[in-house]
Amino acid sequence: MKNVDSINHVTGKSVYLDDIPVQKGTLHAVVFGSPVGHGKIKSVDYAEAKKLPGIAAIITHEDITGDNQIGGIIEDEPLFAEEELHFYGQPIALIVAKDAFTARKAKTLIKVDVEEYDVVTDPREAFKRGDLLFPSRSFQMGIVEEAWKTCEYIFEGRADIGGQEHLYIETQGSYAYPTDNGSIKIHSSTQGPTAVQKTAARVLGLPMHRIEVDVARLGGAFGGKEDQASGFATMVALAAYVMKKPVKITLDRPDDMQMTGKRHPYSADYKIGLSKDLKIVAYQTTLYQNGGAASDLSPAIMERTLFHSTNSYYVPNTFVTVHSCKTNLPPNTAFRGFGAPQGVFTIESAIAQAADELNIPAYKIQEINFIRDGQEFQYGQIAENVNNKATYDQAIKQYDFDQIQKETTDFNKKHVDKKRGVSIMPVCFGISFTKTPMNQARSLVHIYQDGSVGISTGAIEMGQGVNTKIIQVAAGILSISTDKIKVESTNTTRVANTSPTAASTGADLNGHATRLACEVLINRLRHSAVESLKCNDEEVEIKDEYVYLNGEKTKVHWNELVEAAFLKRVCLTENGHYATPKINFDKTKEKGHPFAYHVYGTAITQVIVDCVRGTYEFDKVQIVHDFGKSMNPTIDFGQVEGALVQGMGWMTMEELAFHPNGKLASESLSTYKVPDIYAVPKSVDIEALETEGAELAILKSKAVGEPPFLYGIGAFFAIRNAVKSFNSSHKPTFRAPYTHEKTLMDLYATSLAKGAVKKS
Ligand code: LUZ
Ligand code: MOS
Repeated sequence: MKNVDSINHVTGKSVYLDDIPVQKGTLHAVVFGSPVGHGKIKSVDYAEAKKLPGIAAIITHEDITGDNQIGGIIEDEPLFAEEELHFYGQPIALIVAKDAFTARKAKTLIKVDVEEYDVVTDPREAFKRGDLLFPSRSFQMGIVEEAWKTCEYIFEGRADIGGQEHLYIETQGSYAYPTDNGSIKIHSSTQGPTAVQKTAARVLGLPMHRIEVDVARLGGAFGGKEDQASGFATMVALAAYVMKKPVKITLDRPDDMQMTGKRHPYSADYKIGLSKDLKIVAYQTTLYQNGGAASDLSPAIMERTLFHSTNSYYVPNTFVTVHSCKTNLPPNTAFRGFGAPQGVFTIESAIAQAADELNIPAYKIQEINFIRDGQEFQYGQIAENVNNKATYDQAIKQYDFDQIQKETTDFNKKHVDKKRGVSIMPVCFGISFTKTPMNQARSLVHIYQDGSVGISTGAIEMGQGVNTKIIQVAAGILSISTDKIKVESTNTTRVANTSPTAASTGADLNGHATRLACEVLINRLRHSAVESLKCNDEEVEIKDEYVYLNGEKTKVHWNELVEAAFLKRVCLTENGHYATPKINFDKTKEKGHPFAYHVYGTAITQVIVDCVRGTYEFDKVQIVHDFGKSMNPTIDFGQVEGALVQGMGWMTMEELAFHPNGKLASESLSTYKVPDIYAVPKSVDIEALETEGAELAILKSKAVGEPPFLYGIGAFFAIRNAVKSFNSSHKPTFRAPYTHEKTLMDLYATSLAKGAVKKS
């Protein structure tokens, strides 16, 4: 089935937040943010700004009718700064005016007097100062201290990993207006309507039932709107509430890039121990997470870093620690992969270093350490139906890895000024929110009298095609054509207490809830038909929009079946509730069974580096991905392609640069480079691993949003391998992104760079 939105998207008809027709008298808002990275407000003078014609109000913390608090997991983030400023661009006030232009102009007239403090943007520096956002956590299995003694080889090193701007096409935005009885309705570009509702209720000092949040669709999110849409939505909700006027905000790109958090940069120390036959015996790592100025989702992201810190491998002895360091950057937040990519990059760096030192290719270590059925992940879950090795074997065979290697060697012998590099990137990603209670969803299904169907779920459509998948689920169970079904906007008054659409779980959780509701409805309709036909229960079936009696098609069409049931006063509405079975996690022991299942895959990446310029081009990425039994290959293959390219961007060209005062220097697309048509691989092959599919996945079709992001990490190691074949005396460090500039430096580096690997 085609994505239901595709025609409307390409013809510009899909309605995004900024397309919603506004009410008469709607005001427009702009955020006034901190002019320093760290400091204390001595005074703010709004007088000149307020005099500007067209200014309606300037809303500050003093206008807040509830709590000045938007921290979700940990309460450490004010909506508006009161005295202390912790990052450049931190919201101080909301300027509300007749139009955004006027509001922006007023922003330049605000005078603020600040006492400046030291700005810290490096997580290790913050750690040294003792600035942690919340307590550190460790996972462990076996005893590393004992295990080192048995290792033949031990290597230690360091990995540094950059952040990433989400760059959703639609920036953050929200539109709020008063409704009956002093209630507030909010349209928000959010992945988490309940998070918006809860945050706004708290700040406005209202019960949640007085806040209604509605979301039609998002122009991309990638995690950036899991938590951080809430602040902007709450600002306009507060303004609408106190001013009793409709108020709208749409961030302009530089404001969005400056004010919102990103993927967390990490810096890590690692130690890896191998046996003589290259089994990974022990692995220890300490990761410094750059959390930014407030906790936001960092505790949950820390957790996923821990979970995925051994990637696809079985390591019998581990000790993994993450420190979440408080720095003067915008609070870093969810981003596709959610801490896993940084953990995975670190162990892949450790493996690459070990391979360098042993003078073997990394895949020799990778291929013999894949976790197998019955082995234990370091968090206690026993591996079942593991497909790591299966995707690896299929990739090696199908894409003829021997030939690829031969061609690479030949090419590198022939060319002085160009070198090819190849890498293999295995992926293993756990599906489920790591916080077990979040794995629940509801779906409200109405069958209307005319036989058409309307479905409301907690899922947010953000371009990933979740609405299409929900329609497929319902159409299959109700046995009707997909054009009879419409998925409604996501609205907190229809579906309450939703988890954000995140963790790749949107289609699974909301699909299962829809399945459950539809199963009840179809049974009710069947019973109604049994009654009308005065036959036995097993004799009636509903197929292809018709009632079948003892396998024979009757004349009763779906529409008549529905109408008849309605006239008999049968309930044509059902609310399905789904909670993922089997999962649990005990935080006191850091052990459990947190994931419903895992997604696996292997990517082979080939690059050619121009050794004169340090530039590179990716020839080919070839992937074998475990989709389970994909319910929609068009959507799922698209997700793999998009995630791959997003991951490659993160690993190669997307580089965040901050001024010493914490101001983002790369705050536009002229300075922050993302993959374009010239940077993407010349070809991408994706093959599905043939499997039965995962029992807990919706229609056995595995979640697909995040796991393929990790394939992008292969780009780093492919470049690194090419660099090594040009400059064999140099062991390039593990500092992502591998920009053209860094590549050039490495090509001509003469000795071990500072902070480089050492062998113990
Ligand atoms: N969000 C969240 C996520 O709250 N919990 C998770 O485990 C998660 N995983 C991936 C992406 N977003
Ligand atoms: Mo996410 S990183 O699944 O919001």
